[in-house]
Amino acid sequence: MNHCPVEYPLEITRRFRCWNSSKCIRLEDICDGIEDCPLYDDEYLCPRRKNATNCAAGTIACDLGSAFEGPCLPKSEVCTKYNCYTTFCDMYPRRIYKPFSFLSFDHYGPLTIYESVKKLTSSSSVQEPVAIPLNANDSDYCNRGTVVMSNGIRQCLCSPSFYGTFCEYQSERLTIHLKIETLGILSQSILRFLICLLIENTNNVIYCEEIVHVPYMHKSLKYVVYLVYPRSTVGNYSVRVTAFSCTTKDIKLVSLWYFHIRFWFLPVNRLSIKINVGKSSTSVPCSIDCLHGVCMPYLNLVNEQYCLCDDGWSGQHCHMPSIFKCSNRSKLIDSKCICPLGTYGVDCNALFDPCRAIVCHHGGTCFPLDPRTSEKFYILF
Ligand SMILES: [Ca+2]
Repeated sequence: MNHCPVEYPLEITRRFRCWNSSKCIRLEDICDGIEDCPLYDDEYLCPRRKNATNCAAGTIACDLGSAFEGPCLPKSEVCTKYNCYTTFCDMYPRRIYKPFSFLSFDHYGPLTIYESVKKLTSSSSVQEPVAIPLNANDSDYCNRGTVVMSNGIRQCLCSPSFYGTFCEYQSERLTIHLKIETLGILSQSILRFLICLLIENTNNVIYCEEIVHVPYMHKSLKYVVYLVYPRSTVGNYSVRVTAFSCTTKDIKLVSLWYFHIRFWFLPVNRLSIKINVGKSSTSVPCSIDCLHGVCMPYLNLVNEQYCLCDDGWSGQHCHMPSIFKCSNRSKLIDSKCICPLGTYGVDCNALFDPCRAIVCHHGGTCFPLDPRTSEKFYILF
């Protein structure tokens, strides 16, 4: 029964096993007027096609379910048109999955797990790594995640939208689809975006994600950001997007946006945002007091503002001394240190220098980008 799927796992339409034979043929080769099976059963199945003298070999005679003889169509069009639905259309997979391989992505590790991870946790000495290949069956072990071996036991690393021992539960979350357009001089710079989920009444930050955007490289890119949140009945949630232009020396705040999330009773929310960086905002008198900071307007909501606190202060009105410490050149915002290029970490004290080994010719300058992504650096001319 499973002979063809086992023999041809990637050829998803090669699912018809010929009578009394181990030969598997493609679904589109059934009833096409050409005898493909040793006992010709692929054509004897459909006597009407055999008698359809008006159809050339290699075409399908459409079955209209009556004595009326349907049109002849090329094989590629069978099952795609409502008037050419044959008996075998039900056997086609409804969704075609593109084969995926870790080998095609250099930012994933090899599909082998090194035992040194285990040994490092149990003793202080580092030993030679021993590769343990994963079985083919392991690909199904974690529903929406990747299986890893830990202490000889299979465990699951889940994608952001799922959790559980086998990644079998959906997380309650907000998914943001973000498209960035950049105008003017900023299209030459490197931008960092902080995207934070807030409790609307207090503007307390629950969770933030960060992206590094190079307008020249990422012009057509649409970002997908997952903000996972704990369920709470206290108030509504909203999202603040903050854009910074950054160099290896400093960070400058460019613009802020604020988005209300309307339907928080839903377990999964989605927000599609298109923002224009470099667009000037309409200036309105500030309606909030910023004790130790500057009042900044939101670019998309004219009547709402934000207090950008001076160093060492925090809170909605910059009224509380900050308990967070960031490195000198970084900027503290929403309880998070925003790092200049070339540094990362909670307080921006860790160094990241992928440009060390790069030699730039013709006046180019190398800039480090994001240590978390496969694009480690960018060369600007
Ligand atoms: Ca055939």
